[in-house]
Amino acid sequence: MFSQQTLKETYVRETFLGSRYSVSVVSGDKIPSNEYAMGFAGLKFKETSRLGPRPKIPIEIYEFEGCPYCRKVREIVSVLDLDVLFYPCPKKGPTFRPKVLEMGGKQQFPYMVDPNTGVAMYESDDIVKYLVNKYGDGTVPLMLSLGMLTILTARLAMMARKRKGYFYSPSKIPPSPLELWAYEASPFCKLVREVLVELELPHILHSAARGSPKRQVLFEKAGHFQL
Ligand SMILES: N[C@@H](CCC(=O)N[C@@H](CS)C(=O)NCC(=O)O)C(=O)O
Repeated sequence: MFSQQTLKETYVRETFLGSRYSVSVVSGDKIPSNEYAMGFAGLKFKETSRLGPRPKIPIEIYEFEGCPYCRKVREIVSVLDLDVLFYPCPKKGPTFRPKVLEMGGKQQFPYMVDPNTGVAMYESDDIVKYLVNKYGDGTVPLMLSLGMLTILTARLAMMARKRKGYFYSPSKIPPSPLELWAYEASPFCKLVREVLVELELPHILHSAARGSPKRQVLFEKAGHFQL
């Protein structure tokens, strides 16, 4: 553990290359009660993230849980703190799979449409590059730039979930998308996403990974913060 003295002033910056996230540790009484900050043993973590330009309208992504290529894209969405309208396309899904075929000419996932620019594309690497160039600082995080090794790690991360969020389950689609505050690395959020995908329920994801300014927004809306 850190000593109290060190914690008061220490500024810890993640050492990963190209990281946009930083955290400083301060004593709990330094953070006003109306300000969100994760706490532990009387200490608070002040987290921030460098963000690029924000899209005016949510980007649209057609994908499904259980697809490692889709996971790469979901990870960069969290890293860039983007809000995205997800159209789930589980295997045998009758609604959005045919739409992707109609729009892009084939059923391959992920498929991204950016209504802000009119750009639409397949291929996870191309989507990741497009998003970091348009809404980030142009840097693809190391773990997303390792080709087959990236796919392998994405597959490993999903293996224990045994095809959850993979196959369609009959459902009634609501007239407007649901809204979900979440981020890719959270195991709790993952369980909810799996069900949304199986039921083909379109949802706007409000990304709120560690360091996201949207954590404060949710804290104010809900009176406490939990994803
Ligand atoms: N090179 C592509 C590969 C994408 C891919 O193979 N996606 C699979 C799902 S993991 C797919 O679309 N399969 C056809 C299907 O699900 O019908 C990428 O990186 O995006």
